[in-house]
Amino acid sequence: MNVLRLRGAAAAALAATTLLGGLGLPSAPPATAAETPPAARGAAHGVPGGTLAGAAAASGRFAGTAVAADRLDDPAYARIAATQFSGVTPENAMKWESVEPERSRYTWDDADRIADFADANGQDLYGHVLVWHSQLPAWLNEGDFAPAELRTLMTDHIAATAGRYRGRVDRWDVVNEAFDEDGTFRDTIFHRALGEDYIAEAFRAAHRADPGAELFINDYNTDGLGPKSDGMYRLVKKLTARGVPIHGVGFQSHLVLGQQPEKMRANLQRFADLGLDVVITELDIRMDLPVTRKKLLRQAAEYQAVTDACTAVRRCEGVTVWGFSDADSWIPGWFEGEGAACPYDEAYRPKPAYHAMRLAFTLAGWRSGPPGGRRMS
Ligand code: 9MR
Repeated sequence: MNVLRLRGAAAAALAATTLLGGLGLPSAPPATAAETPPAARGAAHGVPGGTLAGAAAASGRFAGTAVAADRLDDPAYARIAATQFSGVTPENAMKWESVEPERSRYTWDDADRIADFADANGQDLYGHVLVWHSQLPAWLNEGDFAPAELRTLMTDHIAATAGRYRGRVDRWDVVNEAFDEDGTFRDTIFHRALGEDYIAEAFRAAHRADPGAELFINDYNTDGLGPKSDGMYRLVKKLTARGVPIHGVGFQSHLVLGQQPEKMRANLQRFADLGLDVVITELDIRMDLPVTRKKLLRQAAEYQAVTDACTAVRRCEGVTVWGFSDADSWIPGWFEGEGAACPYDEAYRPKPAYHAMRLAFTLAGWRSGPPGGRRMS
């Protein structure tokens, strides 16, 4: 939950937490050493008491992580997610197949749990995702619906999901991965039935369901300049000119070590110049296994470069990593022989990438004025 959407005492309490975070102090009371798992103790090394969330707040941004509802049962996992990060995105729990596995039978437990976690820890909640061709329930994917019926299914789904979390989700991925690599529209059940207008319709439905949420379109391989990013640029320019309620663009940033996107900062800036906010939404940087010290250091430099690209753009609101630990990452299951993509290792110890990201936020905070506004002589 964003400070802007809180009122009264809740806002004051959160402002105090944010201020503490900005000073590099943990936002939750520290546990005693005896009850702190070794991995979490490791997380506190570096600047005493410092956190990624605190460093990001000092630069006026959030540091987020994707979370899996069932992993919140693990105290070490929950503690890092709660204390190091100021934003959470449900990795799978809000997807259509998760919330409506059978037609009209809704299962909100996991999504509710993550929303409650975000509230309890004063974190931003990034809703993911309303309209996406993947992870659709079978009844929808394999159904044979006339265009008008599919349109109603889509807008009803948005009304149900965004409506349920109205006032609690700060940002929604309304449409995800709408483009092919050449910048043309991806062939999906929505595009096939409704053409490109499904996108504007989805945004209007999301705005009706939760008028206070910031509405994003999100994609991968749009992080740097290139044909896919050009396709996204053309679309969002058109949508904003037509007055469609779209407020931001998400750049997933599922990156490969040694293959940094072309001119990421310039790319983020051109979207910001359209009057839109931008967020790095799903950052990870995978490598060929085995891990070496050299690869970890290179990965750190690349995490730093991505964070720098965000902090160089005034309208970049934050960076979310797609899972904080290599133990929970989607990468090994999808890319054989690759992994180690996250800022924490499999034992929940911070890697060089963690420190690089935190340093990048910290320095960005100093560039915009030292903590507490002290004047340097
Ligand atoms: O991390 C998610 C993984 O657990 C799922 O199995 C997968 C299914 O498609 O989705 C992963 O998350 C994706 C995200 O929702 C959208 N952008 C790409 C992410 C990685 O595939």
